[in-house]
Amino acid sequence: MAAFLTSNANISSFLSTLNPTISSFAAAQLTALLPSTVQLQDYACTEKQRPSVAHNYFEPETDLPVIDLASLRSINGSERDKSIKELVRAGKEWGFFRLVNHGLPLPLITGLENQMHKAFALPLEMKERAVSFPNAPWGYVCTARSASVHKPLWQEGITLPLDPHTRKEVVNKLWNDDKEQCKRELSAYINSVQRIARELLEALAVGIGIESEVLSKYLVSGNSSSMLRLNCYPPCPDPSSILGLGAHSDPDLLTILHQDDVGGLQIYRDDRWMGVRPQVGTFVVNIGDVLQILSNGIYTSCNHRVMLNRERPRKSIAFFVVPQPALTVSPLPQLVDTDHPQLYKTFIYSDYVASYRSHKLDGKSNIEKFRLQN
Ligand SMILES: O=C(O)CCC(=O)C(=O)O
Repeated sequence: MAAFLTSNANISSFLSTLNPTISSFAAAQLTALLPSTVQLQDYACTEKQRPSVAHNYFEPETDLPVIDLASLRSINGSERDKSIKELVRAGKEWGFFRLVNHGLPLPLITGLENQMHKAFALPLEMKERAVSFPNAPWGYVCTARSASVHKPLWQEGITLPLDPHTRKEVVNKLWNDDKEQCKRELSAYINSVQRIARELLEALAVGIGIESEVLSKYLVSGNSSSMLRLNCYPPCPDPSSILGLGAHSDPDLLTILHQDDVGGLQIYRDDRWMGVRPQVGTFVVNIGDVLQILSNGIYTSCNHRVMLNRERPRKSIAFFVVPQPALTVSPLPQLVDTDHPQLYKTFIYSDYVASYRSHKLDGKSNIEKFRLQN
């Protein structure tokens, strides 16, 4: 995930190299953000990664498993138990599912999408104002120019922390007239999605027989570096050889994503790439590497990527449940015994992220580095 690959240190120096005549019409087209030294072919992915399934192709017969949050919240014990079983199955067999009836009102989602539209449409000089958060991922990033990925990504993003104080600083730098409304909308969205994440993590814990707060504690201040990421993938002149986001699994516990109606998210399953049909108002949720490790391999993270198109920018909003960098991560001892030997090493989370960065969006290769050779 791009939010983990970039730190703003690189970006400021890149932005200062931009050709000023190009950047003056930089509204939504990423091509307009590129320095004159960068060629389109610099973005082309390898033959192996080459997009094979168009952004708007969806298999007619197959869709993600659907989890109904209203059933998971039900006071009817058997309805709740059935729903937990479905959630556990989705987490084990797919690592990805669609979440419906989550209770987050559609106007809250579309309101935030409108705010994103305004922010990404700003001239580059203005977006640059929100690049100045040294050594932290917060603020605007033109990931297209990150030197830390082996191929630049065809994407821009705004990363926001849970801490309201720092979040306000980012908003003050990026939004103009409607700052206060934007802060209110972001807070309401983040509070709702945090609650949903807590409920899912509690159910995922209970469903495999562990205490309900063992996973949701990674949302609690002091344990958490969770974040919201606003993604924009501008139209691309060559979507047949350039990816918006290369194949990767997320180095977190859980990601809750809303995608607009454009299409482009694909998951790798049964030896093929499968498009995730956009359904505005529903979330797609995926299990991250850290949950695969904590659960000692019971849950599985899922390899996914983003395809581009020539015509329309695509937007997505991702909430990542992320451990605090200094925390020790290890398979939970309650899930390890002689029949279930420990599958992964014990490590400090910041080491996992450092290794993830060095792997540069290469499917699930990072988690394999942390596997114990039993
Ligand atoms: O934009 C999307 O649909 C997916 C984003 C994603 O995979 C990520 O940020 O890790």
